[in-house]
Amino acid sequence: MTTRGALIVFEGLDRSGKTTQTEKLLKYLNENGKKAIIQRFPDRSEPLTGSTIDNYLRNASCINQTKEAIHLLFSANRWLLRQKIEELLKEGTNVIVDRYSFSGVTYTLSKGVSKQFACPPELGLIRPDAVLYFDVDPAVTAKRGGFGDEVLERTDFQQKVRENMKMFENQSYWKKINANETIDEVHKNVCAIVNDLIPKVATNPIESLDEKDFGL
Ligand code: DGP
Repeated sequence: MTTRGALIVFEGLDRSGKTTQTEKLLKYLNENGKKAIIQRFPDRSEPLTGSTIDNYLRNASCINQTKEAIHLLFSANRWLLRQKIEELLKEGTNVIVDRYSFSGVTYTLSKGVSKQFACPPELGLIRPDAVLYFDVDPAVTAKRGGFGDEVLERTDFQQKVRENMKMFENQSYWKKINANETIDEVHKNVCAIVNDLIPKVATNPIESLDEKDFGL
């Protein structure tokens, strides 16, 4: 029987260490004979939406500018890759995702948009098997290299995102990772979760996000 891959999402504030850890996990899985790829969101190379999102993140003068339209663009960016992700999972590839619907919803809520507007576009995207949430105090990330380069990297805004992320704490797939630990410690914790996860979900059906995921 063909077994499917796991959908492993990394979430967290800007500069919480997600990207470094996705790369370390990819290397670890490949070295252990497991098929895996990384999919980053927003995917700035996606032909329809990528360059518009990139332009917004680098140049927007105000984070409240066009917030609803930007929200839908980020969501469309994920929808445009849904089928590819599903095909990879079905052929047995583990898909490591750097940001997903949980950033989508919490970043937009933090701009003051309602939950009723923010959540529905995510309904129907593939439900992750695990979300590794990199929890870190924004006062710590603000001191990390590169912080402040893009429009949403402001400590007060990041604090709001951290508060809003708490809405997912009770989901069974939500795994909080202490992102204040060293890179090697965090990697060890990530590998332990993923090693346990992959065989557990291998014969599970692929499911979609629904109202329960967002408390609607
Ligand atoms: P990154 O490439 O991971 O550094 O993300 C770029 C920025 O965009 C970061 O500040 C988080 C934000 N972001 C990522 N995904 C979404 C989304 O779906 N919606 C909104 N509003 N912001 C997002």
